[in-house]
Amino acid sequence: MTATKTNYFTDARQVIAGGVNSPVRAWQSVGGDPLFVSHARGSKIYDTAAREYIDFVLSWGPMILGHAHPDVIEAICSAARKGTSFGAPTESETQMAQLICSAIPSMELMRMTSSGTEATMTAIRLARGYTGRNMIIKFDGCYHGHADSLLVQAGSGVATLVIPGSPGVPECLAELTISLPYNDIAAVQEAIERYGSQLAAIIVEPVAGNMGVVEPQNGFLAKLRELTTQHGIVLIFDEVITGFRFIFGGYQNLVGIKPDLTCLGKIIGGGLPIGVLGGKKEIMEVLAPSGNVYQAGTLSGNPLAVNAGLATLHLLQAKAYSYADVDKRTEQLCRDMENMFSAQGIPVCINRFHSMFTLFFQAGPVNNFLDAKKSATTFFARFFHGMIKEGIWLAPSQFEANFISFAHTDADIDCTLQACANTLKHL
Ligand code: HOZ
Repeated sequence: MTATKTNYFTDARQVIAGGVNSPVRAWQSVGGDPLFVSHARGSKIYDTAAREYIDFVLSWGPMILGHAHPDVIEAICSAARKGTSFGAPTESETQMAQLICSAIPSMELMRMTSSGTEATMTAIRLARGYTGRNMIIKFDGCYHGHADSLLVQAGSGVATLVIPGSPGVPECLAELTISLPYNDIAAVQEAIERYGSQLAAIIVEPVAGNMGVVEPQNGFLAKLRELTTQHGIVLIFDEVITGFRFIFGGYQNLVGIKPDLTCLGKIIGGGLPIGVLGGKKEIMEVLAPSGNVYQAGTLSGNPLAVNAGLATLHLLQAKAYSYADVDKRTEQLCRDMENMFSAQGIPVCINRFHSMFTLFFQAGPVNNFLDAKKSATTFFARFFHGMIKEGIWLAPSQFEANFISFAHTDADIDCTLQACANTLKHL
């Protein structure tokens, strides 16, 4: 059956579980039917009724250059003309690996996958294989994709839909994952004292993006580095969101902390499916075929994704766009929105880090998942729909990050502020 102009979601639900291929897209926590997208270009996204929106979701982070950047599209088309998948190595994969290793020096060797989930899943397996230990620590509200071991107290869609525990994950596996409050180094110390010799890895989003944006506080990451080194635990930075978002490199470059393993995705694929896992040579060599920990994938290092990623990374490396400008725009947007809310006496705490931000509807501060969950989610839903009516597409969940791209202009920011003012009049 062909979808008509009004029944896209109804039709989708007949044949796709929940009508979407990734839960947060269903808008369940904000209510109403999700908009279906027809196309996107630059900072704008268009629904199937040809309405234009300024896009702050940006495919959940990857589209730092904006949608359909001509260089990226050209790279994809020219790669496609040569064939779309070979199941054999290509020179582009080596070029991409060289570029990423030069930008993020802790990544001495890497392996490409088809998604961030595969990268984090492999990182955990590798840490277990390397250390011969089984337990891992993660942090409440952090989301590292949907592999079994990582779905405990997870953020993103799991937080948005308030899914209790991790149905479908065998208890004996979930028991091996300890989830602790983000930014709570005392809790980490305690867990290490208790389970130290059984701990294979600590995995962390160095700036959390999946409970909304939350920055590490009080040397949290440096202390994690210190403790993991002392106890022979593999430290994994999940930089799927943060990689190449703030500078040409990872968040780790900004703070000078070298994790043992790093996971990347999103921006490095230029909007095509990709993941990367990399780190210390000694650990990475434990992966098959040089070692015995197994990981594989027919579409790993796919030529379209790698060439879209290479085109994106080359533009970022060449400083064709200014990270400082995009940060300044984000800062202005957040500051002016904050002022509007406080003029109306509406409590809001806007957490921003460079070009990613979340509006938490509460007084704040928000330093962990428990704090994030105190937000007024019903008010968030009303604000979200108000903004959609005004042509502004924000992340449809209180527990996600919004992003700004190099394609967003001062006019986009002014327009968004005007939309916010209009929305507030009606709330
Ligand atoms: N869990 C993703 C955001 N953190 C959403 C992915 C998607 O729906 O595309």
